[in-house]
Amino acid sequence: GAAAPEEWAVKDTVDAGELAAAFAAAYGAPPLGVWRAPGRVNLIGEHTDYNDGLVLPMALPWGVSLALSPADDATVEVRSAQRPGETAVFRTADLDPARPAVTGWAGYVAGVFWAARDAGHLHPDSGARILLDSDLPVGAALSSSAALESATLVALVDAFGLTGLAGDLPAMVRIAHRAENTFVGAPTGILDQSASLRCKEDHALFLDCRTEGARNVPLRLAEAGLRLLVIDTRVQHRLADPDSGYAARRADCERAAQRLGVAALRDVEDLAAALRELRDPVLVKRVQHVVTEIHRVNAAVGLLRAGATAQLGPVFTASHLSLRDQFEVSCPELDTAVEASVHAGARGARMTGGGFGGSAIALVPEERVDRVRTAVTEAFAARGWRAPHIRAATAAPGARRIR
Ligand code: GAF
Repeated sequence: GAAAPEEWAVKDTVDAGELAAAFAAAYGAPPLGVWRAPGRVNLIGEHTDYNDGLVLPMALPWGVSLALSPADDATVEVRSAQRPGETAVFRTADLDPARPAVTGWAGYVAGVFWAARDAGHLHPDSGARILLDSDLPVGAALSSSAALESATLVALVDAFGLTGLAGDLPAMVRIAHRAENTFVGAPTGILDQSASLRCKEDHALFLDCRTEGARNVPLRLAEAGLRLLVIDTRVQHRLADPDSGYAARRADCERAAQRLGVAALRDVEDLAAALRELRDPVLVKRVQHVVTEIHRVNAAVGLLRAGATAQLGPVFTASHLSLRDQFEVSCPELDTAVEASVHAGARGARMTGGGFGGSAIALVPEERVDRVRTAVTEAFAARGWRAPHIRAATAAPGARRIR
C-alpha cells in the first residue's frame, strides 16, 4: 500500500457538539443529527468470513462521526474534517457502480446512497448535506471503510425514515457490504460491516458469516486484569487495490473449495483428507489456515464463556502463526509487534484484519502493559521503522445516533 499523507493523522476524539458546530459553519444551519460508527478489531477468525466461517470482532472506541441534514435539491454534498477543501457532490439518482463518478473517501458514502437506493429503500430524489470527522486511522486494518459506510447508513435510516431497514441489522450489513463490494470494488466479506453495525459495548460479536446469526458474548477483560492493546504498525494496506494480496487469497480459497467439491471451505470436515486430496502445496496451506482458524474461533468463544479470558492468549498467537506461515498475509512489522509483545509478557498477540500491514492486537496483563509498550516501540526503533501507535482499547458500542 501507499504511504498516507500526514494530514490523515488521527485525532484523539471527535466531539459531537464541535462537529455539529462545524456543520453549521459549513452549511449555514445546524445538522438534523450526528451519528457515529466504530472501527473494529477482530479478536479471532481471520480470512474466514468469505469462506462462510466464524468471526469474533469487537467494536473500538474510535470511529467515524457524521453530521447530516436532508436537503430538498436531490443533491448530496459531502465534506470531511480530514480532507478540508475536498467537497464531493453527487445526485443520488445518478449513482451507478458501472460509471463511478465519486471515488476516494467519498466513494464509500456514495456507495451507501447507491446501495440503499438500489435496494428500493432510499428515494432517488434524496439530497443531503454531510460533514464527517474521524478519530480512526485510515489504512490501519481497523475498518475505517466499514465505519464510514455504517455511519452513513445509520444516518440515512434515521434521517430519511427508511422503515424497511430500521432495526434490521443483518439487512443493514448487506447494504453497507454491497456498497463496499459493488460500488467501491473491494472484494471483502461481511466481517467489518457486521462489527461496526452489530457490536455491543463490553461484548465481542460471535458471528456466523453463512447464516448471519450472531451473539454478543460478554468480554470480561478488565475483570480478568487484562488490557487489549492495539498496535498500529503504520504500514498501510488498502483492500480496494485490484492487485492486493487480499483478492489473491480469496481466489485461492475459492479454487480450493471448488477442487474439494464444497460450497465453501467452512464445509471441510475432514481436514487431513482434504489436504491429501488437494496436493497443490499453496492451496494446502490456505485450507489448513481457514479450517483451523474456524476451530480457533469456537475455542475462543468457549474460553470466554468459561471465564478463562487469559487463555485466549495462546489461541491468538496460534492464529498469528497460521496467518504468517499458512495464509501468508503477515509482514515483518506485524511479526515484530507480535513477537515483542509476547516476549515482554503478553498472554498472546496476533495481526488483526486483512494483513499485509495494519494493526496487531496483544492481550496483556495490566501490570505488564508498560513493558509491552516499551518492548514493541524499542523493537521497531532497532529496525529503523517509524514508531508504532499503541493504544489500549475497550469494547465499544456499534453504530448509533449520538446527537
Ligand atoms: C478485511 C476484510 F474486509 C474482511 O471482510 C475480512 O476478510 C478480513 O480482512 C480478514 O479476516 O478486513
